[in-house]
Amino acid sequence: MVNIYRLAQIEFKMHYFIRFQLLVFLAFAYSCKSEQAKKAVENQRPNILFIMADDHAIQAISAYGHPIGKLASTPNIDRIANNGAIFNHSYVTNSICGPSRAVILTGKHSHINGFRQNGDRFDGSQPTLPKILQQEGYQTALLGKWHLHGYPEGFDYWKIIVDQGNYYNPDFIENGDTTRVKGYATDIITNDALNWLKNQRNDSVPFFLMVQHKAPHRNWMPALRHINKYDSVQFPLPETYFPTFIDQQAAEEQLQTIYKDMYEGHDLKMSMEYGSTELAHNPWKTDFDRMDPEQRKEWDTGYLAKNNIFHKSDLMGRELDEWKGQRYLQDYMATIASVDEGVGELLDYLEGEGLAENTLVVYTSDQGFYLGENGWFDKRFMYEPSFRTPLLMQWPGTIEKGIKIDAMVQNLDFAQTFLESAGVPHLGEDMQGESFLGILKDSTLEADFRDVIYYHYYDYPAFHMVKKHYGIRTQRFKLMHFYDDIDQWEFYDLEKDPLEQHNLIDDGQYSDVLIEMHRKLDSVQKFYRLTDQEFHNAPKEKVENAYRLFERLRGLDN
Ligand code: SGN
Ligand code: CA
Repeated sequence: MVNIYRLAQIEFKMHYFIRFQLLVFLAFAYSCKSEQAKKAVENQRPNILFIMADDHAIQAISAYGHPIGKLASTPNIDRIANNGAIFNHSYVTNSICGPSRAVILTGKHSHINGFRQNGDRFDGSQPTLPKILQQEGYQTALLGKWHLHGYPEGFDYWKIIVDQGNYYNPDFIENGDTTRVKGYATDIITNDALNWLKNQRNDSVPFFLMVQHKAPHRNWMPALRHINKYDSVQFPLPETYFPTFIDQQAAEEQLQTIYKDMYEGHDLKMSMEYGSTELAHNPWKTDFDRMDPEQRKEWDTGYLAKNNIFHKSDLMGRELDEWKGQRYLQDYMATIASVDEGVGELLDYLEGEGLAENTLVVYTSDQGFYLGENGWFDKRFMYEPSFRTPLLMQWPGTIEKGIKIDAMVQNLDFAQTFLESAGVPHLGEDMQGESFLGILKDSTLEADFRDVIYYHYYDYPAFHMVKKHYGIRTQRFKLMHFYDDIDQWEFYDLEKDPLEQHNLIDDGQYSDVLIEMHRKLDSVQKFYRLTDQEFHNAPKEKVENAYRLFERLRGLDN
C-alpha cells in the first residue's frame, strides 16, 4: 500500500525544493539585475583623464591660433578643442610648478594648502581631489611629474619621476623603489598611461587618471626623432622681444631674459666651436651623462650641422639675441611634438575602446610660459603669458563640440568641477574654487561666472629673481602689487594694452577704476582668508646672495 503520509511528505519536500530553487533563481536574477543597475550607474559617472604638461604656453597650441602654434601645430591637443571646449581665460593662482599642483589637488589657494613655493613640502594629510574620488569609488592613478616632495596619497597606483626628472633615461619611483627607465620621458609616461588603461584598469568602476608630463620644461630636450623638426621654421619673435621697462621695476630686475640669462650650452645646446659637439656654457649636469652611446650619437649628429651653420654666421648684438630666440623656440616646440603625439595615442585608445563617450578629457599645463614676450622665458609673473594657462576639455554629450569659453576660470576650480562631474554631492566643503561644469553644459551662463580672480606669487629670492607679488584681474583691468624688496603697484588696461607695457598706476583718468579695483582686492583677500602673515619680506642679504649666485652660474662673475 502506498504510504500516503510518505507521498505527502515527498510532495511537501518537492514543493519546498521547487520554491527554494525559484527563490535562488529569483535572488540570482535580482543580484544580476542589481549588479547591472550598479554598473549602469557606475557607467554614468564619467572617467576623468587629466593630462597636464609642464610649462606649456598657450602660444604653443595651434587651437589657440597664435602664430607660433600655427607654425608648429598640435593636431592632437587641438582634437580636444574640436571635440569640446577651449578656454580663452583660464588662469593659475600662483604661476609656478609645485604650488600649481597643490592648488589643483586641494582646490585651495597656496596660503591655505600650505605649499607657497617650489621646495615646500606638501601636507599630504589634507583632503584632496584624488582622495575624495577614491572614497567615492573611483579607481585613481598618477603617472609622471609630481614635484610636491613626499609620496602621492589618494592614488591606487602611482609612478612618478624624481623631482624635476630627466628627459633621457629618467628615474621613476614606483612604490618607493627608484628605477632608471630607458627611453624618452614623454614617451615613457604616455606608454605607462596606455599600459595602465589596458592592464590595470578596473572596468567596473570609473577612473581618475592624471598623466603629468615633464615636457616642455627647461632645458627643452626634444625626442631624438624631433631634434631637427623645426630647423627650417622661422618663428615670429614677439614685438616686445627687446622691451623698455618704465615703472616696471620687478620686470627690469628679473633674470629670465633669453639672451642674457639662458646658458648657451645647457639651454640653447650651442657648441663650443665649429665642428665640436662639446656644449658651450653648461653650469648644470645635463642628460648627456644619462644617454647611452647610440642616443648621444644621434643627438650630436642632429645638432652638429646646425651649430656649425651658427658658428659660420658670426652673429653679434641683436642678431645673436634673435638667433637665440629662434633656437629656443625650435627646441621648445620640438619638445612639445611628442607631448602632442602622446595625447593622440591616448585619445585613439579611448575612442577604440568605446570609452571616449563617457570620459571627461582635460588638457592643461601647470602654468603658462614666456615664448620671448618681454625677451623672456620661464613664468612666475602675473602678466598674461604666464598667468594664463591652456585649458581644453572634451566630454561628448555633455560639452558641446567646438565651444569657446570666455569666463575667467582658474586651476583653483578644477577639483570642484571634476567632483561635480563625478556626481559627488559635496563639492569638497571648504574648497575655495567654483565648479564651472554649469558653463560647460550651457555656455550662456558664463556671463554670470565670477568677475574677479586672485593671484599670489611667493618664490623669492629664487631662480629668475621674480619678486613676490599679488594682484587681481577683472575682464578688463589688472592691479598688481610687488611688495617684497620694492613696494610698487602696477595697473593695466588690458583692453587698450594687452601686452601690459604701460603701467597706468599714476594715470588720473583711471582714479575711479582704481578705487574700485582696490576695493575688490581687499574684499577678495578677505574672502580667501588671507592674513597679514602672508606678506613676508626676504632678508636683504638673502636677495643679494641669490643675485650673486645667478651671476656666477651665468659665468658673469669673472
Ligand atoms: C628649474 C629650472 C628653472 C625653473 C625651475 C622651476 N632650471 O630650476 O628655470 O624656473 O626649475 O620650474 S633648470 O635649468 O634646472 O631647468 S618648475 O616648473 O618646476 O616650477
Ligand atoms: Ca611648470
